[in-house]
Amino acid sequence: MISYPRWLEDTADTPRLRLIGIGNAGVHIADRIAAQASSELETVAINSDQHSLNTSSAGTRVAIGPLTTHGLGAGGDAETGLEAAKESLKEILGAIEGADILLICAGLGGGTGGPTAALVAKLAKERGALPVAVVTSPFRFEGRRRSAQASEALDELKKHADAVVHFENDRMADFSEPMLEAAKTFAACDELLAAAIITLISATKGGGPLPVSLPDLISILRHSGDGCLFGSGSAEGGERAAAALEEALRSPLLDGGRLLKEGTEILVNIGGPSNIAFVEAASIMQSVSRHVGEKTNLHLTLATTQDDAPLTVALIGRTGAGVARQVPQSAPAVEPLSVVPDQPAKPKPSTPKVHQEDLPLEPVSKGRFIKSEPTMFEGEDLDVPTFIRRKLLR
Ligand SMILES: Nc1nc2c(ncn2[C@@H]2O[C@H](COP(=O)(O)OP(=O)(O)OP(=O)(O)O)[C@@H](O)[C@H]2O)c(=O)[nH]1
Ligand SMILES: [Mg+2]
Repeated sequence: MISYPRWLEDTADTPRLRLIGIGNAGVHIADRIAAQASSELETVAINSDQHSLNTSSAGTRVAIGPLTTHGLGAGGDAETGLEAAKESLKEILGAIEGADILLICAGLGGGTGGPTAALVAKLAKERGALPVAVVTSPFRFEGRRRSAQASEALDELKKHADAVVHFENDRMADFSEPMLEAAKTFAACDELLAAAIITLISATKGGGPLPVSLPDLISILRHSGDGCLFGSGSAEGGERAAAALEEALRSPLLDGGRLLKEGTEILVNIGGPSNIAFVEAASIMQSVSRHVGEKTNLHLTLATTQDDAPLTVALIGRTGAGVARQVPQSAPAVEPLSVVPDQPAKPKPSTPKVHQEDLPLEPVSKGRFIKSEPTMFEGEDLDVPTFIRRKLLR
């Protein structure tokens, strides 16, 4: 049985939503979402890395653990990150105060994001708010230590957050071009995450003729820590409904539409111009229902905005335990998706299969991060907080 905060049942007021980015990846993702969202969002950046905070555009920036990390980040050590968060408990409480829904973003595996996200979720829950975590697990090449820290943080988050939307970086990148630059692979993951979160935000804000209630949204996402489905697409013109859905189904997190069969709960969020026709919405739902399994519960929300916006279709939901953990062995086959019967689907170019080996990582001395095992690759320390931003993301 799921229990909801009283304000969800008692008031018709729009709940106060706050987006919280934690750790370098979380702050980066939250900034991207805030920049892309159609309406202004309350944003908070929390980090033990002062440089990352300085570059954030969040409305509120909270530096945690100045005595523990001296503003240099937790160096990939979860214990140090948790210590930093506990040192700044008062500041964290101040940052979550007054929010009804907290969308908590973090990249799991590092020192700060995972442990602090779990702590924020716990504190928020204790204060009657509704924490929803949107997290990624590390790439295989980042090594076992990060992977172990990520799964520990994920378990902890599942204990406290009302819903955990979990994406695997490996899976998101699986369908990108094998020789895509690392920076672009990160950017592709971030794009997907941002689109997923914007979908959630627009669904929670409602406003359209077919809103989904918050309790429904939470129960759709509640156990998506086991496996999350997401895809979004947009299109204009005569065949916009079919084209937008086709693009959505090509998402790596839908495995060319195939994972829909495994979906237990799927929300279809249709957005765009106020002239979306009933027949367009109905045709999208019919098409989706042809791809889902017998036991899948489908939910529809319709959120209309400016007249000149393209029609967008976003599918978000959860699978049964473990399904999204299966890394596909080959490029997905795209089934015919058009809402026009018998129209052939566009063939998807096949992607050569690539085998990703663990990188040979070389241990070195780590100075003040003596407790943490550095992750060296080609002479670069992957735990240096600004590494990913400076070298990969620009
Ligand atoms: N999608 C995405 N993932 C990222 C990005 N940067 C880092 N990550 C992932 O997030 C994990 C955590 O990295 P960070 O966010 O840098 O770590 P942190 O939480 O700041 O922790 P410390 O640096 O140890 O203080 C990494 O292991 C990567 O898997 C990014 O820009 N995009
Ligand atoms: Mg960091």
